[in-house]
Amino acid sequence: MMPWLRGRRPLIAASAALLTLAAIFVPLPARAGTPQTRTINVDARQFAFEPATLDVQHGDTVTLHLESLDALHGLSIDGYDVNIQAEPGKSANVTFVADKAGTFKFRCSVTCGALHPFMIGKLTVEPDLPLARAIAVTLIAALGAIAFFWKE
Ligand SMILES: [Cu+2]
Repeated sequence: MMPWLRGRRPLIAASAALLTLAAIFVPLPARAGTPQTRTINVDARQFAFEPATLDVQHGDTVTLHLESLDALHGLSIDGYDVNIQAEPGKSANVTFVADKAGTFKFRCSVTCGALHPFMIGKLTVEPDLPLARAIAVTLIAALGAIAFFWKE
């Protein structure tokens, strides 16, 4: 047995058990849970999106409803195969599954004026917490078991 383990097995087992319980029972944000279908309205005007920050959860089916208030604007999301355009006073829809977690920029995809390059927003796809939790529980329990049953 590794020297540092000697006599510490009960402690290690107890720690692993506690961490496992913590991983199971630490409260999740209320929004987390099963993937949802959500519709988000985004207004586009020279030279901003409103809202400019979108938050969804990994696995969500997201419908973007883009409405242009002045000129022809587009909305494309880096890292996602999403690109729509809305004519002035009209709207456009796109539906996609947020299957990649992380932070992605979205931007106007039509040159709409002098400040067009700054017409940028941010999409945050929050990781799948129940899945992350399940993985954490499995890993901690496995490590605890290995430490506990380690043979010399
Ligand atoms: Cu634009």
